[in-house]
Amino acid sequence: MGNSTFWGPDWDSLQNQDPEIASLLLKELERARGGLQLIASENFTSPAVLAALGSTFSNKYAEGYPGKRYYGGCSVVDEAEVIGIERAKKLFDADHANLQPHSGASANIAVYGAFTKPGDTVLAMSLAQGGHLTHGSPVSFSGKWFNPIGYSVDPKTELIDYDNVRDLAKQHKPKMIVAGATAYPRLVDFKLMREIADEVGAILWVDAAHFIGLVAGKAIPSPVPHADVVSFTTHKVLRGPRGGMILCKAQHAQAIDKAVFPMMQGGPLMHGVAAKAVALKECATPEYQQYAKNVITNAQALSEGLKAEGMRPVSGGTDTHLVLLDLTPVGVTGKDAEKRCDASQITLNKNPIPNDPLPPMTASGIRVGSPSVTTQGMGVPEMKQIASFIAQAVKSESGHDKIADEVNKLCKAFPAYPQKY
Ligand code: DSN
Repeated sequence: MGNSTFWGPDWDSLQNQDPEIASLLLKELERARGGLQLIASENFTSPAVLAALGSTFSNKYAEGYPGKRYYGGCSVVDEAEVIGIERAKKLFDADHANLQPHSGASANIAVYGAFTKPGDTVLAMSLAQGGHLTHGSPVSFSGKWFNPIGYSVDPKTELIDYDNVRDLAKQHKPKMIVAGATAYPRLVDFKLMREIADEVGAILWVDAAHFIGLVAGKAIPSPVPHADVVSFTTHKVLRGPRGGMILCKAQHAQAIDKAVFPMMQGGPLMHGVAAKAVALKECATPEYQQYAKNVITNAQALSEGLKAEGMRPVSGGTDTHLVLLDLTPVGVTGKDAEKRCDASQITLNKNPIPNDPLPPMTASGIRVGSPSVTTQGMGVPEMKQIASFIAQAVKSESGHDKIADEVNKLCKAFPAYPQKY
């Protein structure tokens, strides 16, 4: 080996062979570097993770699990997968880990596959209240093949209404109860969710995609001791490659592994598995633990800054990496806010708020997250600046170029990928 450009990302050969795609890759890098990336589910993964993704592991078929593959030549990828599994078990203090799901949705299909049959009842937070498509939306397999029951947040506090969860659980006797969401800024009481699941004999599944990175960094409590199974994506706060992962209790290990392969997937993406292992090693460092704490401090500063600008943080604030903002007080829809921010080089997404009177593609709110800007090294003073940029962008019908110039200046001072890459 020795020559890192042979197997790592090799811009020169890509540029020569396919300048069209090469220029788009560089253009995307510049887009991301030139503006503020505030999508709560995105991050800047490390060059080491990217190198594993751009490796010859991508070539290897490895259906099965370490030591039990359907193809020859798997001894090397076996080693990497075992390292990754052991790192995951240690980091999260979990009995069992499966690193093969291609994505969060794939991981979630496997959870259904392990614990339910079509037609079974599953109780989860409604999509309209902050849940996820795979938790029972009618447009997803989960709503088409299962009988989803949705729980809500309390309309006043906008916190999960655990009495509502318990009442629905007793009424519908679900096979599985889901904790976890895509637009819920607060901590979930996993112990209470476990108690409710036990009262009705349900499996407790925590979809930890959004906050597992904060758990890895020991910045918030872990769902692992309470849940039968925890699924998540590896590319959000966790800062790994795009992909999924599942942790579970020992008694469910076989069911989960069988549901991932062969029930739901074929050949695993071994470059992704190796990259997950790299990310898990990074997560076990003191630097990452500090990062996870900073992510929360920054999200809280953003929340305060945006509140001071007249936007209403749903539930009054955040305990995590994301802030959900009701824009009704400033008289702008989520759709328009997203567009105006885009024109100002601020990337975020429109988002329904609980009990939103507007349709999801218009929405009354926006969702902002701190994982990427925290990776860039920004702190509380920059969050105040960012809140001001967002407010200027959202409230103005023109002049976004000028805001974009200011945004660009800030981003240049905290470059993503400062190393020559
Ligand atoms: N798309 C993810 C998010 O942005 O929350 C969830 O799948």
